[in-house]
Amino acid sequence: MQKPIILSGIQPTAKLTLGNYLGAVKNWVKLQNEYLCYYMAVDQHAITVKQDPVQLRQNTLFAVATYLASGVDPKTSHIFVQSHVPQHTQLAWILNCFGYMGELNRMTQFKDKSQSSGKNIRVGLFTYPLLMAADILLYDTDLVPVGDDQKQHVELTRDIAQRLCGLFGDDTVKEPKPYITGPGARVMDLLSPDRKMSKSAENEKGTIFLADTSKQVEKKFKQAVTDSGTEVSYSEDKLGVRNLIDIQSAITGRSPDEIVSSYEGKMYGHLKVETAAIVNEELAPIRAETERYLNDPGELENILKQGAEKAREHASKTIERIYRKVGFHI
Ligand code: ATP
Ligand code: LTN
Repeated sequence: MQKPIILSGIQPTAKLTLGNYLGAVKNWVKLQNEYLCYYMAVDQHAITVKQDPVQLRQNTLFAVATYLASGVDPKTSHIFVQSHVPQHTQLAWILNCFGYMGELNRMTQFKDKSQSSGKNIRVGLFTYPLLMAADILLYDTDLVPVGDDQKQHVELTRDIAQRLCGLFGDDTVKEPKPYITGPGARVMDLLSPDRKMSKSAENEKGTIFLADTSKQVEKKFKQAVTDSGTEVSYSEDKLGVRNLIDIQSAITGRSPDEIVSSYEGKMYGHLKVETAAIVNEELAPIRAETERYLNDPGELENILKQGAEKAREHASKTIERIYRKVGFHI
């Protein structure tokens, strides 16, 4: 029996963050035995905003090295770079012809990102959810493990899948489901805990990068914004404290209540120092292993070559099926 299929990806717009790790990669590792997994670095998504070509290439390898260092097993999961598989853009064009302006206009990520794009907003930033839908539909994906911010894009993919099946038959594409769980689903910025932690935040002090040194991690947590008061509690009106508890919970698996009770009689300072220690303990081996992979580009290239071959094998069958359905002559 073939295992159900998972697909996910991260944009190599910068070096990955604790948000990417807890919201996505850590779950990818947990799911890889039960599912057949396709994990990508989505470089074609990255160019929807300005990129330096040299940095983009480096960040792409950094993302892949991080997947491996975090425990994604290239023997069972397919790890690849989106631009190595041309079927993604082939299907994206078709979806551009079946997605609606109104649907894309509702995407909150487009609204947020276009605000910081200045006058010249790239068309790709607007149609990007259709490239993401293509990524997902190409592999007959059952489940898409992502952070909370991507739920809307997966819902759009479901709508488009239903539309295509309605027009061309139920066997056209598979309708995927989002997989969003746990306290790591939305890691917040340490300085502005009402905003999600992001690779491309204006102030890097609010973001923990996986490549940060232990000292940098300690410093950032020390400076994290906590709310007024001193008592550690888990509530909607204490976003900063809640975020630190969620980060601990996502790493240790302890519930927020358990964590709160371990801080009885202690102050915010303790929470910050201990959260930094827990994060460092989790990230130190990943950091070292990422470095090891980056120092062995031959091994990385090999893994990516094999991953892309496997991905193309599946994607080419899907694109052929969809080409037939829409009426292309093949
Ligand atoms: P950018 O700043 O370039 O928009 P990003 O850091 O928001 O990037 P993406 O590449 O858009 O990251 O996201 C990759 C994956 O990481 C997605 O599954 C996304 O949901 C998840 N993710 C990103 N940021 C967080 C966060 N703060 N908390 C939880 N998950 C996150
Ligand atoms: N849009 C996603 C990254 C992404 C993705 C995907 C995630 C691109 N294609 C397919 C899951 C499945 C983001 O995090 N910005």
